[in-house]
Amino acid sequence: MLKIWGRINSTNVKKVVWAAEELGMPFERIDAGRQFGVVGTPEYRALNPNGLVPTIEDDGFVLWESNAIMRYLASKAGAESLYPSALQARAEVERWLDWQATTLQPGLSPAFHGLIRTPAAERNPAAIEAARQKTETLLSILEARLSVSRFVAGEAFTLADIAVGCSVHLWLNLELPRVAYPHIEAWYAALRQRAGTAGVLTLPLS
Ligand SMILES: N[C@@H](CCC(=O)N[C@@H](CS)C(=O)NCC(=O)O)C(=O)O
Repeated sequence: MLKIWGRINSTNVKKVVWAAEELGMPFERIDAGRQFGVVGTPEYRALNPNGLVPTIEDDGFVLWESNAIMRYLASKAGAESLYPSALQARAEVERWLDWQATTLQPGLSPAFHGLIRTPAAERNPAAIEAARQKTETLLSILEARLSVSRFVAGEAFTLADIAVGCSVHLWLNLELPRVAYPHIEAWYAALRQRAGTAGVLTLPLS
């Protein structure tokens, strides 16, 4: 059976677990990272030399990098809807997967770490505010996109919604002033109706 190493409060682990749920792939998830340790052991480093989560093992094949894992699982399942093979439709999904990993998540991460993972007395309000402003600008791009398409990469739900949805989940659950983005909020509410988000987007941030 597919093995997924990683604590479920990690955004990158959530992406992989949600993808596996959408694909109907049975899996065993093993807690690893932060309070669970594991990632520093020689055994884990042999699987993932970065010492990060998630990592998967599938029939002896080991893979790390959450978006690569989602693409692998969707391709293995032949999930044309989640990860289309037509050149431009696939490129649209890839574009938003890359945007989530390289732009949106790094943009909002200082606010998440400041507010959720840092004791109040040790917070850097300027860094949190800078991340807030940066994220609002990035989300205006997503809002514009969702005002003309039902899902992130077009009219169908894809891997792009999973990746971007996990980052937006963090953002919408932080206690800070936020610009109202009605298309993002409606899309996020629709995502939360999906069975695959149970135990992924339903847990409080930690
Ligand atoms: N680019 C990697 C990033 C992996 C990453 O940064 N994982 C974080 C959790 S989101 C981690 O392992 N943190 C250390 C830990 O949990 O011990 C991916 O997408 O898989």
